[in-house]
Amino acid sequence: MEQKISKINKKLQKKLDKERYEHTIGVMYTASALAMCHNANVEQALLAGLLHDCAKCIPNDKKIKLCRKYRLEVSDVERSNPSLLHAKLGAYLARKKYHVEDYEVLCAIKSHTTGKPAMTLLEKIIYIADYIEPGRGELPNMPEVRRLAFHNIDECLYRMLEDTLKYLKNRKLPIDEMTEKTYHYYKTTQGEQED
Ligand code: DGI
Ligand code: FE
Ligand code: FE
Repeated sequence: MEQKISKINKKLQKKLDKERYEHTIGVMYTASALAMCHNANVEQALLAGLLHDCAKCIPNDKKIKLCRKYRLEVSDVERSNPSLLHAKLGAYLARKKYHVEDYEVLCAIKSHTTGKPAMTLLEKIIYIADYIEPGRGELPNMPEVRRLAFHNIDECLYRMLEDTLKYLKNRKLPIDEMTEKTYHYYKTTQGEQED
């Protein structure tokens, strides 16, 4: 596994700018720490963390072209905000270019930007690690969100989603249906469900 990670790491580094690569390494190790804390599979967390933003540095017009080429659906919100596509395109490229066949890992990459209702533990870990990794600039309530990540994962999701929606609304950015659905799901179920 270590060899596999190191091979992917080298290939991926060429596709990301310096800042994105450093963020990626932060997400990979944060995801592995969360996996240790919540009894999830550490190798899956490392792999999903490493590849979660593999499509991030592709120019936006090319993201749309690649989605067309690979027959990945593009919604209206995604068309007006193509950066959102790096999650589903990333999952596709993880399989096609980095030869990852682990379905759970691919799902965690796919849902890492908007989240989704009833996430698996690995999906939650990647969604959270992306937000809290040490290199992330200061976001509202970060110390509390970071603490919750290791103590109450569903409450952590709720708080993150609440802050993300506030941020998007303040900036009048189009909100993906899935982000909204995820927020409502974790607002009503936080604390009630376990994996
Ligand atoms: O790729 P990263 O920057 O590491 O992180 P990410 O994949 O979570 O993407 C971050 C951005 O995605 C962040 O600025 C919030 C934004 N985002 C999440 N949900 C939505 C959204 N942006 C829009 N326009 N609509 C959404 O529903
Ligand atoms: Fe991302
Ligand atoms: Fe990221």
